[in-house]
Amino acid sequence: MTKQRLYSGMQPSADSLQIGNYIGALLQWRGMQEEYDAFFSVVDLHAITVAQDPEHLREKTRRTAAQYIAAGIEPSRSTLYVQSHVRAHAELAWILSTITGFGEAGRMTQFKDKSQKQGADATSVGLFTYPILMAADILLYQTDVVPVGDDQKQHVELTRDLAERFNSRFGDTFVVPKPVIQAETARIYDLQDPTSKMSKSAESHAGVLWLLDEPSVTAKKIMRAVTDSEGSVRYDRSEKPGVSNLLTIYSALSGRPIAEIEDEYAGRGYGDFKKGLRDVVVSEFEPVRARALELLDDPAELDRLLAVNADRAAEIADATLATVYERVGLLRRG
Ligand code: ATP
Ligand code: LTN
Repeated sequence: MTKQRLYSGMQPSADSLQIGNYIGALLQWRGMQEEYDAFFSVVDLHAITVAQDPEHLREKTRRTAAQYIAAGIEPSRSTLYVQSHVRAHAELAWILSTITGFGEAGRMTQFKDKSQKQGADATSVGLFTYPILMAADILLYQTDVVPVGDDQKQHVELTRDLAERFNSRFGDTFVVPKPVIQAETARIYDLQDPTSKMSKSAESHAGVLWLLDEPSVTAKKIMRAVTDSEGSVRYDRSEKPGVSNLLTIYSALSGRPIAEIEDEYAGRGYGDFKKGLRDVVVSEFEPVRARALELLDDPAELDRLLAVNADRAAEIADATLATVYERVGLLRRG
């Protein structure tokens, strides 16, 4: 039986990924790459929907790709590539934009939130059409499943609507993809503000655990994580968000159920618990960090790997795009 196809991606929006990206995305991707024919992209065209320093963007793009590989995404098994290396993404996004309603795009809550924060003049049209580019990413590869966080669900729903609309207007062309929504237990919160999601673009880095941080920095951030005055290691998301978040991280990385960890630390203070967590996180990150830095030491080899993978991606994407051009009625170049 042929494998189902899977597509996901991340923006190169920081020098390092954070532990939420690792637990919520990379670990799941790594686990799925055997069962699926998987495509993972570093979505640099999405990243430029907000202002980027050109040199820094290039660096962040390489770094993000290196961390995918270091975390166990195998470029010989999965297709791991940089979005802008495959021109078809931007081209299909244009076609899809012509069948997207203005009102329909305007209902995307992520855009509404971001543009409200930034103000209309600081918001690019690219940020508005961002979900259409995401739809193009997914549809080019005839994707069956799209693993994403809850915040991206609406974009995958739009992708499904666009696929169905195109298929009914122009004939069966796209597979209609299904979202696979990340489990709530894989959601990680900021260590200093445990009611907000940990994020690469957080203003303060004090509560963000970066994959590429030095182990001593990671250790310090864990020891300083916000808890509460109760003193018992117990999971209770609403009353004890700080401790609950640390338990989630502990459980996700150690593979042990939360109840077992609670038992282990029953009657012991937060200090002991944090030390235990520190050891778990540091030993998980250490080999990933070492491998990522090694890959980044040889950018030519990394670029070569990405080029091979981009060729593999382009072959599929170009075929889909050619069909789309044909169906839409664009005159073929003679
Ligand atoms: P940005 O701040 O640039 O939006 P981010 O760190 O919030 O970045 P994304 O690039 O939006 O992350 O997401 C990449 C992947 O990582 C997605 O699959 C998302 O669900 C997952 N992810 C991001 N943050 C977390 C988190 N705190 N907990 C669990 N998963 C997360
Ligand atoms: N918008 C997503 C990143 C992303 C993506 C995709 C995810 C771009 N294209 C295609 C899945 C499939 C984000 O910010 N997490």
